[in-house]
Amino acid sequence: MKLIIAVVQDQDSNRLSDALMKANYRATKLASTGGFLRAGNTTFLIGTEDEHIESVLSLIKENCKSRDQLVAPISPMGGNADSYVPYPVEVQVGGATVFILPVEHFEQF
Ligand code: 2BA
Repeated sequence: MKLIIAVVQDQDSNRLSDALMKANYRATKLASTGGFLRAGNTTFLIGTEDEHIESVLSLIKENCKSRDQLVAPISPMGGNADSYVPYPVEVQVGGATVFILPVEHFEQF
């Protein structure tokens, strides 16, 4: 068994959870915040058997788009003035950032 941890954009989270439920995969959605943009995103925890990993990854790929997002300049006050960028910068976010971990033991009570 594996645990898939997928960080996706909020705009894609309902579509992805609908697709997972429709395909009979169980998932938990956590509200999360990206360390770089400091904007909300959604982290999915999906526990599944090894033979379903490719199918879950396909659903994530089909339902999560990559988008360009503007990063507002962060004030140098209290930070490092050397890295201060005084204008918005565009970064490409997503489709999804996915980690796949082995599950040592799984139980439900
Ligand atoms: P954020 O940390 O808010 O990052 C949003 C986007 O900003 C990233 O998109 C990337 O394009 C850019 N970015 C992040 N750190 C950067 C840096 N030091 N310099 C320049 N650009 C940077 P993604 O790579 O698609 O990541 C989307 C979200 O996935 C991240 O939101 C974070 O919540 C999560 N994530 C990405 N890599 C991760 C990792 N190695 N560990 C844990 N979470 C990760």
